[in-house]
Amino acid sequence: MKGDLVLKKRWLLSVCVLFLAVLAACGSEKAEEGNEKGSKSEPSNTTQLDISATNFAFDQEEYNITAGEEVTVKLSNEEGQHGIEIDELDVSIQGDGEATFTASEPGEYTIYCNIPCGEGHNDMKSTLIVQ
Ligand SMILES: [Cu+2]
Repeated sequence: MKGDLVLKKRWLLSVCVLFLAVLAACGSEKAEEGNEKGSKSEPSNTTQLDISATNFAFDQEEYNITAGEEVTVKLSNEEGQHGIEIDELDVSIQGDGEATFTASEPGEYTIYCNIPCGEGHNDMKSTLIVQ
C-alpha cells in the first residue's frame, strides 16, 4: 500500500509539471502574437500615394504629401507603359510598381516619366508638393 501512495504522488507531480509546461507554452505563444500585432500596426503610419498614367499624362497635375512622413507611391499604368522618376527623392518606378520614400524637406519636386513612351513623353510631368 505504501508503494501505491508513492506512485500516486509521483503521478500527480508529473501531471502538475506537464500542466505548467503547457501553460508556459501558451503564454509564450500569446507573447509572440502580441509582437506580431505590434509590427503590423507600423505600416499604417505610411501614407499611400496612388498615381495612374495614361498617354500622355499622370492623373493629377499636383500631388500633396507632408514633409517627414513615410510615403509609398504606387504607379498603375492604365494606358501605355510609363514610369515615374523623382530625382531628389531617389524614386524610380518603371511600369506598374511601388516605391517608398520620405521627403524631409518641404518644396516642389518634379515627377516625370522615365520610359520613352511616345510623342507625348516629354509632357508627362506632374508636381509633388511637400508641405
Ligand atoms: Cu514616357
